[in-house]
Amino acid sequence: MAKSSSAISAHRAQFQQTIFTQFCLISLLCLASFKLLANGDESDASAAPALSQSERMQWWSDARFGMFIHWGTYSVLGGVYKGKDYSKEFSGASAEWIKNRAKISDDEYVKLARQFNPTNFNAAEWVSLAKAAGMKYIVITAKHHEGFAMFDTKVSDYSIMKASPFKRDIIKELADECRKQGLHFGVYYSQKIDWHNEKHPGYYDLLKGQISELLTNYGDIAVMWFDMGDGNTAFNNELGALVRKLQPKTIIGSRLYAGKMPDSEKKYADFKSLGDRSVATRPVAGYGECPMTTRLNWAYAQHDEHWKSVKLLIEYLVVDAARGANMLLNFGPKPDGTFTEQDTERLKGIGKWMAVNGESIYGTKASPLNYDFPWGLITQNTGLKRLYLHVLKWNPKGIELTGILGQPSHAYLLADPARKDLVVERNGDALTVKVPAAAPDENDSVIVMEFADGIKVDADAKSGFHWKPTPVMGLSEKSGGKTTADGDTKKAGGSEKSADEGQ
Ligand code: FHN
Repeated sequence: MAKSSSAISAHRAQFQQTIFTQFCLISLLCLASFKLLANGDESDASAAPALSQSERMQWWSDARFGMFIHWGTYSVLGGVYKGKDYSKEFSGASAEWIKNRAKISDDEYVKLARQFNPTNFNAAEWVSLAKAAGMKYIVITAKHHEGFAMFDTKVSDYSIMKASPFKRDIIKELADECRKQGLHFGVYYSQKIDWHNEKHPGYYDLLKGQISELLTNYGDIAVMWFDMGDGNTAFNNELGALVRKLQPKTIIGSRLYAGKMPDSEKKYADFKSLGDRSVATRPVAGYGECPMTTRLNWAYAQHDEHWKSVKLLIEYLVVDAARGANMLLNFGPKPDGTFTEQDTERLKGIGKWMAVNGESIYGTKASPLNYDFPWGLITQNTGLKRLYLHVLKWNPKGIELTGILGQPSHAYLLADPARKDLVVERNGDALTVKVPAAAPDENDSVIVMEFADGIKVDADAKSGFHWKPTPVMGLSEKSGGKTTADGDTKKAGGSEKSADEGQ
């Protein structure tokens, strides 16, 4: 039936209103989507779901062992300036602090860059050394306190590309090589101290610019190892948010913040960086990492003879792992781009042990017992239902273990390819493993105990921590600290924070 003209007009008006309403709705939806995309908002429904901390940390926690590298123009001096050796000055400093310790003017110091020409640098060699030593990640100084960028930064001319004759992007070469050899690659970045740029009016922008460059131009950056964080929490969180936005998988260390700050306020910290040259003195809550040196200095020093033995470094790795922490072992390459002979020896010695015993470190968790033994410490792999007894002090009469319930279904020396069963006798609360007269390994002999029904602990078992390493800091430990059963915990000197303080 034909409609009256007024009815037609009313209908047209209603139709137009509907179209307009729909147009507004669609526009709002488009605007919202553009806004979300523009902000890279993690909550954007179309973006990948936010990564949980445990997902981000899984590889890192399984790795337990990484390589730290301190390398920059300070390496040219090797701790010596105008004939004076500054590498023995302690209170936490080290050869990479020479500009500060020798009070070198900036105009004078920046000339060093012209001498930084590491023509023997070979990323493949460095990464192969780390890999053969059993290390799963590398963290190198992209910019230390001197302010010199070891990468192709566009926000500063004080870099390896523009201020040195080398003109190669060290960070890129190492990042590419780590990817090729299957190691995770991370960078150390000094975000608080920068003796060259910090007075620069746009210093904060320079920091954000360089951090953005590192997280944009070099592929996956596994770790951002910030250092000497201060109390400017708002800015620290701004840097943390920037890392999260650019690479959500990047792990952030606690030194983004001031060490004294409560862990609960370190919003973006994924792991607790324990004190310099420290070893975990008790089980670590959450994720912890102990940065350790092979000598006293972090950077290359011509006259630092305080070398730690392979045995001691393996003990430190074991003590850290038994208490749920990673060890990040540092190396200070020479200005020509090679590692010192002593460091190479240590890497090879640790690698020899790791090749046989790596299973007792990788993918393990802290001991199920809140104590250890005069003979050594324990790591565990709950998935494999295995305890690893790290026997640092061999006893031919047998190795006694308390606090574990039941009887192992299998016990053997990890170094024994035949995995020949060892006799394990129970005497009340204690299990005693009958062992060969001679220790299979001069550094650390590992006994594996398998429990078909899983590892069960006597909750009432109590004892103490016998292994309290004396970190090597002061000059008194010529041979490089010692880990002593029932050890005295005297600090060897220096003003390093204790392991528990963390940073
Ligand atoms: O001042 C730095 C030092 O040079 C070195 O880089 C260490 C490594 O953990 N961090 C700071 C001191 O704690």
